[in-house]
Amino acid sequence: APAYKHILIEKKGEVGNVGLITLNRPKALNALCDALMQEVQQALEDFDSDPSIGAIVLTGSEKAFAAGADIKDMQNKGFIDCFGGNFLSTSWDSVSKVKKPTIAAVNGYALGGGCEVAMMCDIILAGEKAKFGQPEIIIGTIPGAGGTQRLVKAIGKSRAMQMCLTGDMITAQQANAWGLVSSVHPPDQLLDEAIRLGEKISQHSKVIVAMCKESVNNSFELPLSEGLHFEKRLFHCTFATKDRREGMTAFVEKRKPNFTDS
Ligand code: CO8
Repeated sequence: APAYKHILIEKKGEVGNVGLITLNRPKALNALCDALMQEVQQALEDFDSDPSIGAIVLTGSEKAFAAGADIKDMQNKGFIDCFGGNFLSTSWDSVSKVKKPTIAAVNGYALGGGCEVAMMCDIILAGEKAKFGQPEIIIGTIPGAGGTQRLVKAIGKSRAMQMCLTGDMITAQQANAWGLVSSVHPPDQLLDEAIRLGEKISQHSKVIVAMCKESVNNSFELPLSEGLHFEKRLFHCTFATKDRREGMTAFVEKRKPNFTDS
């Protein structure tokens, strides 16, 4: 495995089928500098192509999931530096391109780019003390990785507007009530909960899970009639797999399915 400086990589779960990426830049509250995001990209790609892994958990520390893009890196940049170098594009986009399910386990601060990276994941679980926010407005900029887009779809326009325009943080309880996260857990149990969820998903056929994720994600991209058409075609495609036959045969024979990811 590559030697990482800003992240930790482990395989978790009883049979090691959940990939865990821990952001580990404690002195900067896991601020997402370029080097860190490039490591995240590499780790995601490695887990995505590892046949033993069925789901990926992304987490930080109890104090911070991530306090945003690195403000010290951005402080002295000009427009041409950003535009010309396509600042914060490739490695950030990689988080939403993973084929396997991704789960963000958020304790502490998920601010700015930190909130945006969490929203790029398929499922967010929060610790009781988690705080979510898009504080870019306070430092004279706007969200740049989904804060004005994914957040609206997650919690609605009025709430997203208020968060983006004030920069105020919301609590885990608020995030839960608004549907930004799936559930809230005691901070010391959050990671285990996320790994258990990853294990549950990993029991299923990986090829079918990937199709299911792709279809749900397309609901954000396509008008309903196109989305339904795409879903139907992928549903038909599941009948081209051995795992679809195995799943239904196991049900009829009243036994557990033995998926082969084929
Ligand atoms: N960037 C760089 N360093 C940071 C960041 C950050 N985002 N956040 C915290 N740090 C550093 C602090 O500078 C400090 O370092 P030092 O000790 O060397 O001064 C250390 O982490 C600890 O931070 P604090 O002392 O501030 O800790 P507190 O517990 O007092 O406060 C807060 C915690 C409230 C989280 C506070 O640190 C804070 O407000 N941080 C900034 C939050 C923020 O504004 N985030 C948004 C950044 S902008 C952004 O994310 C744009 C995303 C665009 C993405 C585009 C992709 C294409």
